[in-house]
Amino acid sequence: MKLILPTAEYADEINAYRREMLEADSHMDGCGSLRRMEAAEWLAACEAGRHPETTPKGLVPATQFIYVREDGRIVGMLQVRHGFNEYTEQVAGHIGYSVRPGERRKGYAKAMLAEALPFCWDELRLPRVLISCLEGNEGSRRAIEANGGAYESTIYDPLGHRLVRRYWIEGPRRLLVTGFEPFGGAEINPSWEAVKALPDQVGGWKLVKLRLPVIFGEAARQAISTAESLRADAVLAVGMAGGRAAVTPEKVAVNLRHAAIPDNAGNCPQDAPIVPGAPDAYFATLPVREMAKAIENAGLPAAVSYSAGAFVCNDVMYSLLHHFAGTGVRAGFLHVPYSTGMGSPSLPMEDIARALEAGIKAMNNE
Ligand code: PCA
Repeated sequence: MKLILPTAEYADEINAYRREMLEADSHMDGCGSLRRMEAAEWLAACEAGRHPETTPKGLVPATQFIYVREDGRIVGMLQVRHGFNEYTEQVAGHIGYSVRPGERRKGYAKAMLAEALPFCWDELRLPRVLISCLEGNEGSRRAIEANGGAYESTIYDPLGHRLVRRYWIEGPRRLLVTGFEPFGGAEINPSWEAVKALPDQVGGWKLVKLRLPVIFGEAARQAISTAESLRADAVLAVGMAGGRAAVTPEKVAVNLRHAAIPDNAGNCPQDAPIVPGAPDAYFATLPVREMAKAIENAGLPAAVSYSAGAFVCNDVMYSLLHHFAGTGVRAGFLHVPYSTGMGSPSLPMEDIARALEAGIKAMNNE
């Protein structure tokens, strides 16, 4: 099965789908304007309707998909609206779909919807989607519920003169996790090695990993712009603090740059502010206490730290907290010890990764 954009190659199949739907007097949900036109014209309308510049007035841009079986038959159609207008916000929701009459009761709606959701999260970056189904349409209700839909309310559709049940499906929460490149003459930086080793999904979080340069200003800029373009819900930056014996979630970041050694670009600021005129300090907006506890409960040494230093790690933490202050995007920093072989005290790399995982899981429990 594949959920793909319709192309001219499928013109005959599209027309067959249309005829079958019309003959059965079926609601043509998720088919765009197929009721009113044949394949060639419809394909052009679908393409135009994907882009804001060419979307007809009164409609929201939408992506039309066809659901194609291995034998080439189109068994379903599905449309994802990229945003809301009054009608889609009230009645139609983000996603509409249909299964052709001869292919119903085979689980296609559920499977097709499951394939469309990653497009909503990863391409459109929607935090959640609204999907509605007609009161009494049990197949559609089951497909939505099987995909995690939570019932909200039933409303009257004034255009279709029918009752519609509204459901929401929550997207995964996105967490940007950063680690650093090596610095100060070391060959590796366990912060990045441990971040790299994390699974892509931890607790309720979908992770995106980023390796940062150890450069004042530049590291923070990369972390912020990646978090913005991802629409991350939270950012956890990780760095190494050689000499520490425990994994340490940081409570405070200060508005200060003071380097004991040059960063990887040769900068060595002395007693300079990160953001002139900005607050002296910020507290982490991640639950540092719970994170330290969770790491300890995983059998690893942990402690809340009250200073992230005044080098690049503090720079990143402060800049994130300053940038995202008041936005609801939470941010924090975690320092890890040397990994085995780098110096003393140290932890095995696997333990460092395990500590990160335990800390991230605790971020769900606030
Ligand atoms: N530790 C440094 C910067 C990069 C890193 O891993 C710090 O603690 O500032």
